[in-house]
Amino acid sequence: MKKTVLVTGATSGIGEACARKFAAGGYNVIITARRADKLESIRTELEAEGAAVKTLVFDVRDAEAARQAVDSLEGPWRDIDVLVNNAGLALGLEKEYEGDPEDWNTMIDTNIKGLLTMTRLIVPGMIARNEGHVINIGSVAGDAAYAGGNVYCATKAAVKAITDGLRIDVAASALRVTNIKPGLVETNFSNIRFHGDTERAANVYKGIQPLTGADIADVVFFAASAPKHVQIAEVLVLATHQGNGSVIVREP
Ligand code: NDP
Ligand code: 8X3
Repeated sequence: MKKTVLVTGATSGIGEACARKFAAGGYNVIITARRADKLESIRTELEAEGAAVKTLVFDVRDAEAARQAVDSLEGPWRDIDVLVNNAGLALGLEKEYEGDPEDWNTMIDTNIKGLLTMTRLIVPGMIARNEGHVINIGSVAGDAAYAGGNVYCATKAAVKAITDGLRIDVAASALRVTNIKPGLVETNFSNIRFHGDTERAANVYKGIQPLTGADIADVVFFAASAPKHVQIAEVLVLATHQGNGSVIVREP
């Protein structure tokens, strides 16, 4: 029987690449995000390639909308085998004492509370079936703060703690829990972080070959494909010329 994956934040970057990877790998795919038109065009494309795809349009910050979306799934679509908690963002790179509290709230509500909402909605079904895998997209930013990263780094440190906590809580079951921690991945991430300043965003990836969403999707899929007795707990994936969240060696 085909397995089912649900990917949050599947309209762009790492999430979109995960949707493509799992569809190509024979999964039924539930793609979720806020942008309905983008989800539809990805669905059309993946279906043309032979995949079965469902779209769910909601904001992970809206717990009631998330609940209604998950509740709307019918039949075998309800039995989610893999949850990829990917939806997330950074906003700003200001010093902590100069940051915008609205940006902080958005990051906390999306990266922490949104991830918890999805976990709370989907893991009980996995527990009932004694089968499932939660893959959270953390970050190298969660390992140590970098200049201006403050609140974003804190949200990804929270993702680490939440992932580790869940892994403990489900250890008596057959569920597996994974934290994938990417470094520098060229997606829409920096455009969002710098509120649409595309030049500033492009500079983030200047002089270094960054990772791609597909590179991260390969690692996510590898974790999901490991034998059932193998739980890939955590993976840090950096660009080759990146030492950690702060050290990036660029060509002049
Ligand atoms: P993108 O901006 O390319 O994609 C972000 C995705 O998240 C989009 O599909 C967006 O969809 C969705 N999203 C954002 N906010 C919400 C929301 N409130 N509700 C539902 N969906 C939402 O960025 P990335 O692919 O780079 O980021 C994906 C994840 O990877 C994030 O958690 C990020 O923190 C993490 N990460 C990224 C790294 C990088 O260097 N790029 C490195 C390490 C981790 P829509 O706008 O349609 O809702
Ligand atoms: C995204 C990677 O280093 O820009 O989590 O914070 S970084």
